[in-house]
Amino acid sequence: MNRKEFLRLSSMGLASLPLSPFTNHVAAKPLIISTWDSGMPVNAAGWKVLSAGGSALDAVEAGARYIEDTVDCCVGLDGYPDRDGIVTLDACIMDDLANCGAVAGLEKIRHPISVARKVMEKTPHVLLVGQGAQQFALENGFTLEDGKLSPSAEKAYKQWLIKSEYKPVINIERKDKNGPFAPAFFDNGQPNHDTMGILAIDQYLRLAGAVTTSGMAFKVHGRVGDSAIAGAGLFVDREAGAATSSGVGEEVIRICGTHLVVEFMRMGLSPQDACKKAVERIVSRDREKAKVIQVGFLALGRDGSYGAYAIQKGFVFSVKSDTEERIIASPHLL
Ligand code: SD4
Repeated sequence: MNRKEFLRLSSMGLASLPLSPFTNHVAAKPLIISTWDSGMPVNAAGWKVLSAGGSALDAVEAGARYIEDTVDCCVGLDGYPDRDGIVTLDACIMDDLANCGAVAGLEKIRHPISVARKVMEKTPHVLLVGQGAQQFALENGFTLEDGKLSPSAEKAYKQWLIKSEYKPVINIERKDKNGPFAPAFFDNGQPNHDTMGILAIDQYLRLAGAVTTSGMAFKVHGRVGDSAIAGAGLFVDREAGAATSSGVGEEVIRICGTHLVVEFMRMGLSPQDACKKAVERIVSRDREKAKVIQVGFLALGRDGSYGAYAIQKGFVFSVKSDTEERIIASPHLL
């Protein structure tokens, strides 16, 4: 570590922490965790990076790109559109030195997470939206896709148009799907959650996170959820840990959800207890509303400990390290 770097980190109170390749501290175990059961292949994609000695940042980006590429999935261009029939994407990526980049309302670009990373690395900004985000993507070598809905998204949208009822409900477990990890499903059998949040720690103890989403299905055109907003859908801090969220973004934004989770970890709470406190904050604000919505938080401590908590039953997350690969059901409050 050179003197300038040392002084910069000292001013953040971080110089004594094990740092990246400079100090060559090796964590006991790199680890990657993701929201939902669909996080299993996402973790596998990220694990390829981590197990080859790559960075947490590259791992979470690889995981997000995997799910953005998955056909007929609930994330990315194949996700559900807004109520005008347009798919708009939100994504955010962050490392543990508070470097972050995000895009919101991005149309026709396959990998919003990589555009977000370019925002982080190539601009002095944090968040680009809509047309400007698309223009930036095109200037940086991304290709414009045709914007057609996937067959299942089109079917779901046509079905939604019959009533056009603006009542976005996501992530609540349905009674007719009662497997132990059953998430919520739309009537066409598609899972009705549409966000992938990923957190990782690498062998040098670096933390990073990524979130990518098509947002709440059939939202108002222009609506931005928590996933694009650092401190709401994603927050990473070298000293305290990392957190991500899934569920009704508005409720997460109202309490700066993942920032809150990370600050609770800074105060000494375990990842699961920190997530629980944030869920309690949402529920205590409006208990009646909380009964009909879902929010789940997932957190990773800087020691590799992890945990989750949700408002309702049905939130699950996936874990991958060299010793485990599994789906875990999150505890819930109601
Ligand atoms: C949003 N938080 O746009 C996202 C939606 C989500 O699983 O998480 N769905 O509000």
